[in-house]
Amino acid sequence: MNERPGDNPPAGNSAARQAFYDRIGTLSMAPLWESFHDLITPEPVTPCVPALWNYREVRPHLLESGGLISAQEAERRVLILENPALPGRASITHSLYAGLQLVLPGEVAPSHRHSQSALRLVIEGSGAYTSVNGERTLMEKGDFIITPPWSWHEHGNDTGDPVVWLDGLDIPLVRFFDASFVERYEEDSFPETRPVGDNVARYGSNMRPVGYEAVPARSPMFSYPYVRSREALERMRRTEEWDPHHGLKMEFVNPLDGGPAMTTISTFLQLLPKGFAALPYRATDGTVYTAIEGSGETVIGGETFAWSADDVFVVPAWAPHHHRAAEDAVLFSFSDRGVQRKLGLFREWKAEAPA
Ligand code: 1HN
Repeated sequence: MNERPGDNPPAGNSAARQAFYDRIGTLSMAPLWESFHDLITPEPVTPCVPALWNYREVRPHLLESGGLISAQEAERRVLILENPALPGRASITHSLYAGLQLVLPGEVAPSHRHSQSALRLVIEGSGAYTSVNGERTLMEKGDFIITPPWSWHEHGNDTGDPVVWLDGLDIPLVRFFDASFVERYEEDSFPETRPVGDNVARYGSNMRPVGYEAVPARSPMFSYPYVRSREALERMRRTEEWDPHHGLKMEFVNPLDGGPAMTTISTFLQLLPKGFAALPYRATDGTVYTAIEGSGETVIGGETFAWSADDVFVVPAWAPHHHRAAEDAVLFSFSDRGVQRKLGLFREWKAEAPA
């Protein structure tokens, strides 16, 4: 019997429906109603899981990679930190990538440029350099350094010790947009065109050279030395009340417009004083943390992750979490918050203090 339009179709007629789905599937069509409630969920749903990388455990493997491949051959000798729920996707959250990069004494990771933005958070070593468009920055523990999109960059280590840093990139975001380009410079090193640290001298003192024309969506600062940001936290703690969810938390900004220092990755530094126990918090931006100093633990969705200096951990989007500090601790973190804000998507939730 043929069904006519207007008749109430029988509910749950699964064989007929499946046959229909198969037929429209050959035309590259699919029934929305079968996936509707998975597409628009009442709350964020992420495949990502919380995870922690203990630096003491990871470091020997990173150093071992140094005996297997040179920075030159690898182009970048990095061990990717993969979200355990996203193996093979070069993703620590759904939108962001993280890895640990090793440059041994005497090595150069050759110059290239790509659409992806990168950040470096120096973990180990002192005095190696990264170069952005011909300007070197020396790398000290805790320094936060930006490689803006499509800028020539290379890394080198003229010191006697290995240098290790955490890389954060917007690789999954750029992949989502299918917008990736990369180019290798014809030589290993891009010519040095400016003195070391020039960007901090020019733009890092709340001034700018007269006549400077801002490039939209690009911070003229690409180096945020830890000594300076650490001092800001230390001085603020004397007068600032502790935020019950974040301790004392600052965002790195583009000094020209006060917006995020990077367009695709938001970056933060926070101080948690000894004994601090934060109230639970959740936000739509999955966040990667690394401890620069101190130790503590973060409870993420009911699971406790103990961390100390140099460990990296990830909090998935919308996962309730709270930090506790066993001693004064400084956390660097990054997420896609700035992108979500621009798109009108960002939301957060804060637990209220018990009465
Ligand atoms: C890259 O260019 C760097 O420049 C680090 O140090 C990690 C991961 C994927 C693609 C490019 C770097 C990267 C990367």
